[in-house]
Formats: sequence, structure tokens, C-alpha cells
Amino acid sequence: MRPRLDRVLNRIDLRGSRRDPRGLLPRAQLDVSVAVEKIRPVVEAVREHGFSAIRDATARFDGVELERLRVPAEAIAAAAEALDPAVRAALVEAIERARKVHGDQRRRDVTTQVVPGGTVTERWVPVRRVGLYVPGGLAVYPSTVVMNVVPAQVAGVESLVVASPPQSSDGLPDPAILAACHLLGVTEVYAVGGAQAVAMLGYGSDGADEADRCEPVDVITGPGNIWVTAAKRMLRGTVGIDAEAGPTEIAILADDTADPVHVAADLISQAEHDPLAASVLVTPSVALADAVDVELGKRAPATKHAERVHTALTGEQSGVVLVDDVEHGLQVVDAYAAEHLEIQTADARDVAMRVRNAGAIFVGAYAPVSLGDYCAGSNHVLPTGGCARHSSGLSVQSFLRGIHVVDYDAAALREVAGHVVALANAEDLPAHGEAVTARFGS
Ligand code: HSO
Ligand code: ZN
Repeated sequence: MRPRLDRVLNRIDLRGSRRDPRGLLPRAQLDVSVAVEKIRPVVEAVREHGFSAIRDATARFDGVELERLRVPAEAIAAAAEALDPAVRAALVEAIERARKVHGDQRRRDVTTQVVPGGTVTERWVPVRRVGLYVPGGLAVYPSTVVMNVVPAQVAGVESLVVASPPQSSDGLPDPAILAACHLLGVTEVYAVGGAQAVAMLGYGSDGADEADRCEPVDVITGPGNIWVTAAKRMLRGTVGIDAEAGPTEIAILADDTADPVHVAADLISQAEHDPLAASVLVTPSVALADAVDVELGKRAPATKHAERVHTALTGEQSGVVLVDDVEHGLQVVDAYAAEHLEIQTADARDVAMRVRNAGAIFVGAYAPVSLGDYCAGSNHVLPTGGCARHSSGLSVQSFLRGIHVVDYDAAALREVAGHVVALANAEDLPAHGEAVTARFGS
């Protein structure tokens, strides 16, 4: 039996404090720049030598002799065939809800008539080809395939490919990943993982034969370990990259109306991902903090991944923050800018409306983060590490570019010509002005 702890979470008492709460809750830091230097030779080898370099890296890092890059269509179909029916039904439901929500979020093109004869249209154009990296190993998440593929498909991305590391048993990606691809209609899947996969997606590669080659993509998304993150950082610019994901975080703003069982269960749910995961409770209620601690002491040792959960909950990145009232709590959660924020207070809807910084907000007693992880319809790829202050999660927008289309006729240009010339001259760029006046013979 593991010992029962009376106080699992660290306590940070900010009651009566006027201090800026920013930075009071420490966060795990990953040193990606060191990893970039380590994977640079792998990425450069793939760029220069393609398939042969991918094969070498796969033998070295995955212990698999790769004959082909592409997963055969029959293997993808077979994985879907073998999928547990309950998991299949759940994935189908998750896909349907995600499509419903993301489908409503596709932006429409907007045309503004600036003057008669002069319009600017913002045209939302999808990127042509997207590569989704899906990790293998401990974190095999078919739900993440759904969360990355659905917004890309809704955006209208015409070519979407998945890369995921081969398992040593059969040289194929995890069957749950293949099955999710099948359900989503993704047919181009590569049994390649790590930095070599990111390089393959970014630069393209030859394969065992013509049908096995991988054309380069325009955008790479998806989670991964530090090597994958480092390779994505290296490829940024060559291709578009989604945000660098850090360990998952849950913050809960709760008052004494919250049920400590719900709060404890939710804090544990995200701690289950990673020993570096952050679980933070912000509350004005010492009674709730005490009750949550008692509940954590019971539930944390009993859960399947107790070790990991214990490390995450007791780590310095997790804790209870005591605040004066919900108002003060709002300042704290805004300063923290959590990836996931639950509001479990009286008038939760009202309080939620007042939050400025969070990746996603879960309102009230019946919207736990794990609902959003799988079946709410929302996206679970969200900004971590405080990036919610300036960024949003993955969405249809992540795969679109808003292109301004400028359409002026002669009269509309003539009308504004003087202003263009004045600004061009003021910036000592007279040829800019001349490009306008040349059209009017002066
Ligand atoms: N909570 C994770 C996503 C996830 N949870 C996948 C379960 N599977 C980061 O938002
Ligand atoms: Zn999760």
C-alpha cells in the first residue's frame, strides 16, 4: 500500500497580497535548443539523402528495418476492422461532434467596398498539403488524430498525410492510430517517427519506389517528444508549424459551491498525462482546498498511473492557490493563462465570461476537461506554458491563409492617387508614387 498523504498539493497563499500574480506558479521548462543541435545531423541527412537516411535513422532509433515508407492501404483497413466496437463508436461520435463545431467555425470571405469601384476581399484559402505527426510509444492518442485532422479537412486542405513511428512488432504504426486514420478518410500514412519524420514531411523524400515517395507538405502539426519538437523548430519557415506543445495543464477556479470529488478527479485526470503535468486549484475556500486534498489523498494512490500522477501533483508546477475571493481568483487565472481552465463557482457562466486568458474554458460542474479531450466537439490541441496569453488552440483557422484581394478601377485609383504619392514621397520612395501617376499620363 502506498502511504496516504494528508496534503498532496503545495499551497501558495495569496490572500491579502497585492502582488502581481504573474509568474507565481512555476512552470516546467523544456530546453529545446540543446535538442535541436542533437537532431540537426538527422534532419540534414534526410534532406540530402531522403529514403536511405530515413531508413538508417529508423533502424537506429526505432530498431526497425524499414522496407517502405508508406503503410499499405490493406494494413490501414485491417486496423479499422480489428478495432474494438466501443472504441470505434466513440471515435465516430468524437469525429461527428468535432466536425459539427469546426464546420460552424469556417470563416466566410468578406468583401469591403472601400469606395465606388474599389474593393478589398479577404479570401480564406486553405494550405494545399498538411503533415500530421502522431507519436507512438506511451502516448498513443487516436483522439489527437481526430483533433488535428478534422479542422484541416473542414478548412478544405486537399492533401493530408500522417506520419507515426513503426512499432518493433510489425513495422507499422500503432493500430489505434491507423484505425483513426481510416475512420477519418486519411489514406496516406507513413511508418516514420521522430526527427526523421518531421524532416521527411518538410523536405519530402524518395521512397522504395515511385509510389512510395513523400511529397513535401506546407504545414506540419501534431504533438511529439522533445526530438520531434526540436525538428519542428528547425523546419519552421520551410513549412508552417503549429505551437510547441509543453506538458498539459489544468487550472480550476472553484469556490465552496464546488464538489471536492469533481475537483480532485479533474486535477488527477490531467496529471495522468505526464509527471511534468500541472494541476492547479485556485480558490478562496480553505474548506474546499482541505477537502480536495483529502480526496486527492484517497484517489491519487488508487488510480492506474498513480506514480506519474503523484509526481505531477506534488511537483512544484502544481498546487493550490488561496485567494481572497473569486474576483482575485480571476486575476490569478488570467496571469497563469492555463491550457485548460475549469470554472466551478456559483454563477460559473458569468465568471467564465470574464476570463481573458485560457486555452479552453470548461463551465460548471458538468464540463470536465476530459469531456473536451474527447467528445465535447471542441479542439484539444491548446496553448500551454502561458501561451494562451497570445495564442489560440488548433482550429480551422490554423490551416487557412487570409489573402487580401485588391480590386480598384481607374476612377477609384485616380481619386486616391494624390495620397499615395504624398506618402511615397514622405518615405523617400518616389517610384512608388510614379507607379500610380504613370497610369494617368502625368
Ligand atoms: N489533455 C490532452 C489531450 C488528450 N487527453 C488526449 C487525452 N487524450 C491535452 O489537451
Ligand atoms: Zn487529457
